[in-house]
Amino acid sequence: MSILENKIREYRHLFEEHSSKIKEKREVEELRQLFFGRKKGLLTLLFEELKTLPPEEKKAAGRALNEFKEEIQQQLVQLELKAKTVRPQEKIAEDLTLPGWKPYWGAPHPLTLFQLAIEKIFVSMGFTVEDGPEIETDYYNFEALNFPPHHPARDSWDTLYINDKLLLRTHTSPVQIRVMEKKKPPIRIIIPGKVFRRETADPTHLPMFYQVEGLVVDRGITFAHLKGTLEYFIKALFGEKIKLRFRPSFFPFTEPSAEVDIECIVCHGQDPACRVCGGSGWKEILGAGMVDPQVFKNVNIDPEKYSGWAFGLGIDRTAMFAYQIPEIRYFYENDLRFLRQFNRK
Ligand code: FA5
Repeated sequence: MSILENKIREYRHLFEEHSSKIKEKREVEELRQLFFGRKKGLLTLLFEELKTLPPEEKKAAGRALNEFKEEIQQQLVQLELKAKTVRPQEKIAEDLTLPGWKPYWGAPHPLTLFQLAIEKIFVSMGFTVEDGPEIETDYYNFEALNFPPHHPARDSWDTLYINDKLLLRTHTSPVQIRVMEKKKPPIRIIIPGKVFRRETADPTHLPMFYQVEGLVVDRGITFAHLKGTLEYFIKALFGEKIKLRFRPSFFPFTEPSAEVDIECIVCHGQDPACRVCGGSGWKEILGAGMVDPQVFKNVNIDPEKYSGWAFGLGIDRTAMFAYQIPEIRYFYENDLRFLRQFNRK
């Protein structure tokens, strides 16, 4: 029998001796450390020793060692199940006058709550929720959306490139293409998710933020459907009294295109130096438009038969207004005094 196999026998005894005395979970952990500790664990050292054996002994010894390792791991699981958790107080003496143990409950982040509120409104209108990858190809993020290489419209969507073809997606629009490649109309979806841009953070901009994309494709879809749906959605989110406006805009993948602004909830247009709206009284929350026929051709949908509309809304930006927060960066500072305000029970 090799030296290594002798050691296995010896350690098996040692393990049995220790395990027969165990009562508490803490002791199971100590025994686990004795055998599996990263530097000095008995089994860790045996595996080091295995590497030094001559090749003809290595195979049999390796098998024996692995079997032993599995045996011990299984026994540790059993011991863990049987052992008790002993709290420090129980060890001293029970003092019923001590304050109770207060559990700290986790809670959803305000942006998660807001995203769920958005999803609920669209699901109630018959939309389904889809998602897509955060690392995208140049094709899906740009080319299929009608941004040829070197097109100047790419400048405002600059991002981090992983290599020549892969990048961190700058918007949720690439998922439009992924969905249209797989599903044929009628399509009625929203796509929430994280997006990335080369941006300097300020009160209304972040280099990483969330968007929700919307896409409707069917026969006979018009701009009136886009306008009606977005108005219904924004009023469901902010209340009937919210003021909003559609402005003409440009996106390579929609024609015609528009942007939607809502009134600045921070200054209501009363502060010419407002850091949120710059004094204009309005702040853009989404881009939208009718799907460009070229985009339909890229996914083999016949633009003569089908039409559609799409939008992309900034979740963080819109949440600022919904919660009346003058600074988008608060969402990412993880200050519990800020976060707790959204989860009062
Ligand atoms: C887009 O990203 C287009 N994909 C939107 C679109 C989809 C148009 C479908 C047409 C059809 P834009 O870059 O404007 O567009 O961003 C959309 C929204 O994301 C903005 O209105 C804003 O609410 C939010 N947003 C944009 N940049 C930032 C930023 N740096 N930080 C926080 N929110 C931002």
